[in-house]
Amino acid sequence: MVLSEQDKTNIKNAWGKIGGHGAEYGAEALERMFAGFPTTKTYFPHFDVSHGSSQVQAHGKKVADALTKAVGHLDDLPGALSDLSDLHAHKLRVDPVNFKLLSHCLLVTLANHHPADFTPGMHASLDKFFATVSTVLTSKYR
Ligand code: HNI
Repeated sequence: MVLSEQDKTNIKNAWGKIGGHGAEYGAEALERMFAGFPTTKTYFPHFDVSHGSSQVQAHGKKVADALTKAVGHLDDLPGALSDLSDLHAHKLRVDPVNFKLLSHCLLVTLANHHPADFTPGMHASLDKFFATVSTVLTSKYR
């Protein structure tokens, strides 16, 4: 998957709108994932996944920060996410199907908070971004 210049512009614009809400949106996306796709909870047996959990909030911030880093390195996502790729492939061993589920929940969260900005074009660019990040994070499984 190749991000076009228009995709990159859209992604950076979207992140500009998110501003200081990254951690909050990250946690909301995780809560949506756990609620909508309960099998994803099996990767977090050590977490309190109830609404308002401080562990989910802290993890939401980590995911959001990683995505912010990715937005800053759209031309070198494999390099920017290399350590995270090692972690998910070799240590966490998250089945790649789960990345589609989290990506979906990230999209829903962004659409929910920024409905006017969430045009079909923006939707498509963000979908490509999350798919590309997911591909990088699942690239070292074999
Ligand atoms: Ni993921 C840890 C980012 C998808 C399960 N994950 C992290 C960390 C970051 C991160 C950052 C913290 C790393 C550290 O502590 O050094 N994860 C991301 C991103 C995506 C993603 C950017 C995709 C967009 N992770 C997923 C998916 C699952 C997942 C789809 C499973 C459903 N991740 C985990 C688990 C941990 C984790 C489990 C360890 C959590 C902990 O703290 O014990």
